Amino acid sequence: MCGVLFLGSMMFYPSASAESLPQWIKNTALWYGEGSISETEFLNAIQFLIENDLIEFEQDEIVSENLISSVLIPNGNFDIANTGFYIPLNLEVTTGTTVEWINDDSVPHTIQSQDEQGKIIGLFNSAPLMTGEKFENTFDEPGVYNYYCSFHPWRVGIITVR
Ligand SMILES: [Cu+2]
Repeated sequence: MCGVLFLGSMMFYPSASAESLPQWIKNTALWYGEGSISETEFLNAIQFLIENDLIEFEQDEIVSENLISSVLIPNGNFDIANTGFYIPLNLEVTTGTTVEWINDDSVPHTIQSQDEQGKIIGLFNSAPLMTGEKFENTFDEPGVYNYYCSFHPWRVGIITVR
């Protein structure tokens, strides 16, 4: 009894160790493997183990894809001489993810979606974000999305949605 049992959409991880299993279940498994006993008899044996807590199930919470992802605007982002751009510069997310931009800089910034020519387009556009403020947008379509800061147009970032 090792590995993962899939029951419906839930995953169970049997926590029994081989040492805790009685010899008879090993024989039963062997006999079942050899075809000496029926499947019903084998399942009855498993059932017995479960009912007597010889096999305990821990139900794991099914963790869905992380639906919020962050881009940090680091302190010093405003300064063209600094190399601190967006962290990460290209954020890769799955479709349906909400991306939040967090301004950790000492001055305001904006997030403006732009087309391939660098022109602002209306996909997602923030008001000026003060220090500590956030802006978020949910990406429902795969694609590569460029954005920049209208105050500091040399700061260009990318969201890649898969
Ligand atoms: Cu800026």
